[in-house]
Amino acid sequence: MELVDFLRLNLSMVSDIKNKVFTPHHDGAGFTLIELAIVLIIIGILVALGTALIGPLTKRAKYNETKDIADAAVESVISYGASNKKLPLQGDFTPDGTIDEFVEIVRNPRDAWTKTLYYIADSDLTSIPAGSTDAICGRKTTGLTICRDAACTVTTNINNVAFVVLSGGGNYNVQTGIITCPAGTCVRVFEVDTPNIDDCTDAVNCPGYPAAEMINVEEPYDDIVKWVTLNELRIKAGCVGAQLKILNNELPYGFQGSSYSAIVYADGGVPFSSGGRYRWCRQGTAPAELTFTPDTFSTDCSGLSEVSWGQADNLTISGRPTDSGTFNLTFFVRDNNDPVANNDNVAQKTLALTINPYGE
Ligand SMILES: [Ca+2]
Ligand SMILES: [Ca+2]
Ligand SMILES: [Ca+2]
Ligand SMILES: [Ca+2]
Repeated sequence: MELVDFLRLNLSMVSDIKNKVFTPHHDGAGFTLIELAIVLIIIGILVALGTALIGPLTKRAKYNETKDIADAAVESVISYGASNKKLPLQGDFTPDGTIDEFVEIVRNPRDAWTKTLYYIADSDLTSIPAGSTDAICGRKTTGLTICRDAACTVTTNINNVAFVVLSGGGNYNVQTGIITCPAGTCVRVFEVDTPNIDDCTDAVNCPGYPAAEMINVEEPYDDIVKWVTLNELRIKAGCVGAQLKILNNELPYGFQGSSYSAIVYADGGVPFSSGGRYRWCRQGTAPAELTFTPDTFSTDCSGLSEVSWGQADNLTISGRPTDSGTFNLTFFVRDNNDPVANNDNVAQKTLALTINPYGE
């Protein structure tokens, strides 16, 4: 029942009772003193009930309003990402002349209790890498995870999260923060009413959140948390065809003993900013006397350590093949999605290289 309806009902009951009290009975005697006392007690109970209900109803209204504010903020971040090809910064939560921070791009950065929303973004998505034009579409992974357990190892964790927007909820206390985990940045989200929680207490577990608004109390969890995965963001940002791929669909044929040259091209992903845009590896036996640059051959490119892959913009093939026949070569290309480890994008394509015999 809406609060307004409830109060209106109470008022009409009170006015009924008032009519009874002040309208003489058919016998002209009105209410007895006991009847009057009962009526007053009933009115008292109704008023107490109404007062008791105002609290929870207001709380629920603020909770719903905050969910709407958080949803609107999520949409603003996605729109910013789609038009700027990167996510806004978390920054210092203080607006300045550069419109690139969460607090600057959302219409309302405060929840229904006027507390600042907390925003956590994957750091790779907030800056466009050198040599690229897009921090979002080229990526297939992020380092941000929503955790369901203290070690962040259960299968219900959500990997490859792009960003998180959250409110501290009705207790004004942001209880969601960054926890220690095996890799990347982990944010633990609890069930509502989980007792004794406060993961956001300082600049280490809650970087950027205004210190003046930080409340350090372990209490039942009531934060309102929204997150968007990289896949959702990619779809909503309209990413198409920008993932790493090898562009060639075939290789030109050659002649035994004659000069041959071809170039294998790749595009998309997160290119290296220097030393060649990608790393390359080749599987499959090639005709003798052909040179591949970079010349990394393996029977298992996927298992080959990434530093062993040769780096270059493209892979070139040249030389005078002395063998004839059709050679199936599988080219692997990997990017720099993960500069410090091996969580890079990898694409592969098998192309047939045909060398015609002498005299044909
Ligand atoms: Ca700014
Ligand atoms: Ca809270
Ligand atoms: Ca806190
Ligand atoms: Ca890497």
